[in-house]
Amino acid sequence: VINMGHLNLDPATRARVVEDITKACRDLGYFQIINHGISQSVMDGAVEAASDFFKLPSETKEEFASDDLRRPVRYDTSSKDGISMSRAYLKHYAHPLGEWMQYWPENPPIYRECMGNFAIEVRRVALQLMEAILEGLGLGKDYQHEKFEQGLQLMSVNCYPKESEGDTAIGLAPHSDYGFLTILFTSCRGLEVVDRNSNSWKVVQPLPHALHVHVGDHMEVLSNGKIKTVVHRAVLNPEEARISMASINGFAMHEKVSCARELVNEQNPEKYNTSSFNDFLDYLTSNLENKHRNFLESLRMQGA
Ligand code: AKG
Repeated sequence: VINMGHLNLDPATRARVVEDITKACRDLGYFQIINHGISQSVMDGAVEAASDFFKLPSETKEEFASDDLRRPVRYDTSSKDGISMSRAYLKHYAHPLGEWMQYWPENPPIYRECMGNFAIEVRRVALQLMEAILEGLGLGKDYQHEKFEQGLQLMSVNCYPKESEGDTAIGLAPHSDYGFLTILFTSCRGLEVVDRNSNSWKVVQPLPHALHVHVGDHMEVLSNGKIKTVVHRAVLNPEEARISMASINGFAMHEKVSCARELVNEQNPEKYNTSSFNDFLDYLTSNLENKHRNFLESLRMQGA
């Protein structure tokens, strides 16, 4: 659990927190953040907007339904890879907000404002963490600064039903996230991550007012494998329905991500091919029916 407020204290304290963040990325691939500066009312507003959206009649939500992964907003309830999943979701881009918000639902009326406020705040947190990780990797906090600043933010807003007796469906199949960092809010228990030491599923206990951070595939690429993406899944909660909101942060659509030159040497040769978010969408579109699809594996160089 990282106290983000400590990143803004004196240089020695910042250095310690940077080290803790880098260690968490390296050893686990996930951590929780507290004292991140997003107010309770902004978080509550986004959750209310999300739950009100999912309560709308199906016909209203279906207006956003599409199989086209390149649509600016997409609503869906089904899974395409043969695994029984119980999730409704709305995915939309969020940065730059002025460009994308016009496509977001107008109903419920609070959606654009409340989700927009959350998106701005959560992106600020992602950029702050990114700087700390780049510093921890020895690349310097301003490494490729403009590409991060101009990068994309994709929001995945999820709604899972309460688990009912005899239900065998899970919420969301195991996967790792595209992008560098995902910042995730979850309203209650249901998120599980692969624990690398025991190679088993670990239940993540959400702390009050905390956010979860996942290392994404492109962070593994950029760090040339020094830090690793985390495989996670969602299970249904037997006590209550759940809302989660993931902010996925990457470079702009066509911007390629490569292993940082500074982290490639004779002992640690380059491990991954270069790719962009656009390549990721192409990969997903051409592997829709393949339940073992794994974008990161597809980037791994032979023998790496
Ligand atoms: C995603 O939206 O990609 C997630 O992994 C969501 C995880 C969760 O709902 O806890």
